[in-house]
Amino acid sequence: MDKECVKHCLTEDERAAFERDGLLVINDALPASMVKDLGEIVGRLGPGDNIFAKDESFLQLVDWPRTFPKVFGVLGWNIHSYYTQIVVSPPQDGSMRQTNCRRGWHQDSDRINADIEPGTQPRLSVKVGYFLTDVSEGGRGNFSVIPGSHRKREIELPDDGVSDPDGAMEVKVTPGTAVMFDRRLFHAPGHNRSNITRKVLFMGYSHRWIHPRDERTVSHLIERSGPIRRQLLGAKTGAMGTSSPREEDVPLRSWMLEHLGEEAVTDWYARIVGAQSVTFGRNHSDPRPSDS
Ligand SMILES: O=C(O)CCC(=O)C(=O)O
Repeated sequence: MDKECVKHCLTEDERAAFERDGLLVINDALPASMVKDLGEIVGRLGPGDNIFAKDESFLQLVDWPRTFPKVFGVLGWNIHSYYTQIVVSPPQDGSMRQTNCRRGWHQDSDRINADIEPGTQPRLSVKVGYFLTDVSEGGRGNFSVIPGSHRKREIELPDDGVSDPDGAMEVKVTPGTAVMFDRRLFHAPGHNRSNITRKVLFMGYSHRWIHPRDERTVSHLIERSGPIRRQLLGAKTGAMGTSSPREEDVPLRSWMLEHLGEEAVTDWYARIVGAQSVTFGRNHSDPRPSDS
């Protein structure tokens, strides 16, 4: 993985902002040349998911130095890429432009929200949106959010059926900006009343014990990738390797340990029960064949 990552780790201010708002804007995440190239590919492919298999240029985003350190700063090292998506929002046509229908406010992951018992939801995943068109003005299909709503189980929608809930805002950013958001954040695609076709790439990351949400066809890419990309693309030693990972399941952890130090890999649970026992599942008998 690119050593540049070390320079873009989540700062304490960024962590506090992300915890408070449920999103973090990362300016200048992509250089202009990359925005142009990816924009052309997105224009050719159109909307859809499982995007690594559609064009290998997208693969560089999975561990992109300006954004990926923010992701592992929030979720830790036992993570993988669990969803990838191209969203293309063309200008709404004449009749739709006039229609003031309510936007589709939601939290991510559908049944996860319903299946988990009432009370505070766990984070579980984040997405990074890469904005490839200029959405620095509103009304361009802007990604819209209710900052702080990741702490809520529901939001109140006004009775008129069209107005936005309290606190809703459009995220207005220039091309090449990335926005990382918590899956629990209530968000929605905006209305596109402009003449611009909005293009966004979304990269979802979750803990490795959550199943990918797109039909992954990446085994050919796993074979050709370095260790951390292999982890992110879903390589594992076995079913147990997702929640009781061995060292070879999580090379991201070794990388963080080497480049960022012990503190970076020691989460709250490790502080209680001891880093080694939680890291490689040694609390339980491990039925997987051992190399040692
Ligand atoms: O297209 C957008 O701005 C929002 C996308 C969205 O709703 C999602 O990623 O779940």
